[in-house]
Amino acid sequence: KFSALVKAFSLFFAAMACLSVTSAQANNYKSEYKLSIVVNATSPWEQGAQIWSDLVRERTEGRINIKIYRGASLVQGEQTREFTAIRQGVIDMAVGSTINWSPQIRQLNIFSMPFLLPDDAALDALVQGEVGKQLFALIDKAGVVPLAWGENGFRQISNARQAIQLPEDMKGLKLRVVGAPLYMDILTALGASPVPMSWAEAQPALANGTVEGQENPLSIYLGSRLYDAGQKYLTLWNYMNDPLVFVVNKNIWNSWTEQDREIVRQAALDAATQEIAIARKGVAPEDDSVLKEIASHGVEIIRLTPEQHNAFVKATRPVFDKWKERIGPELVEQALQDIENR
Ligand code: X2X
Repeated sequence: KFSALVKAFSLFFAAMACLSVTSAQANNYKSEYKLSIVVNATSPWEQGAQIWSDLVRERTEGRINIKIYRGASLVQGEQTREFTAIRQGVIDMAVGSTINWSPQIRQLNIFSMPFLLPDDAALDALVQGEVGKQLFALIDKAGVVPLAWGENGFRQISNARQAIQLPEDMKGLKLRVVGAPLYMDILTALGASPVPMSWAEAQPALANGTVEGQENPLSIYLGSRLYDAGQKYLTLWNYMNDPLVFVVNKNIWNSWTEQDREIVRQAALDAATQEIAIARKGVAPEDDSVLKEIASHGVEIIRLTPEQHNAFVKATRPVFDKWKERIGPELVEQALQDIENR
């Protein structure tokens, strides 16, 4: 009898201890977690963030409640400061592009190496392989917890002046780019006049003609109705593809229970898988519905011959070589090998 009593007591105390841990942790939870995205229109990017937050809310039964902030509004639109803000805790979570975080982590420039990625399988080989692992380790070391790779998409170039088929056609073209140095180098090498600005500033600048062109995935071109901003010439040159990364600030991550962390991680992986499928829809020869929709707005869609493609590759080769040194020759060699073996 006595031992039964002891057992009952110890069970009771164990239960109390559990309860107090749970409530202490629950008390550390915020009522809302701020998730940043850069785009401000419907896009696969935003859909991915929405799927992630819905899955997390459902699976944690409302313990973790995520609110999406569009247009990099938590950093007043300054998208190249987003990573620093996540690190500092101004932003709790994000689905962010490697381009915008490349000023802080230079190795993330690898995806923007001109004409490095020939197709979707090449990007998959990088993010799912050794390169992806090393980049996640760098993000983690910087104080941000990376959970899953998503995708913005192959970036295509549009402008209001003329059809671009060769580097010569870009001469002096005022082209908006993200404020990341590699982009300045590439577009300058092609003869254009790149103007760095945020995406928030880019849209009015395109509409009023301050800049004549831009480069972005087709989903963003369409979602932001760039055909209405005079962007009537669209060249499919596939010069790079920026992956998205689903991340959480490290202190926030550590404030969650083991169980909730696992839920958030799995939800990120599930959401990212769906997001990549959405991002790739409608832009392939098998299903070109996005391209058809763009064309239906009177946009001229230009495809390059192999010779024209090679002219762009050749003109950007010095930039490739310069940035191979900056990013780290070993990482770039690893990437080339993984692409070869894909
Ligand atoms: O600013 C852009 O071009 C965008 C939306 O694609 C990124 O955030 C990288």
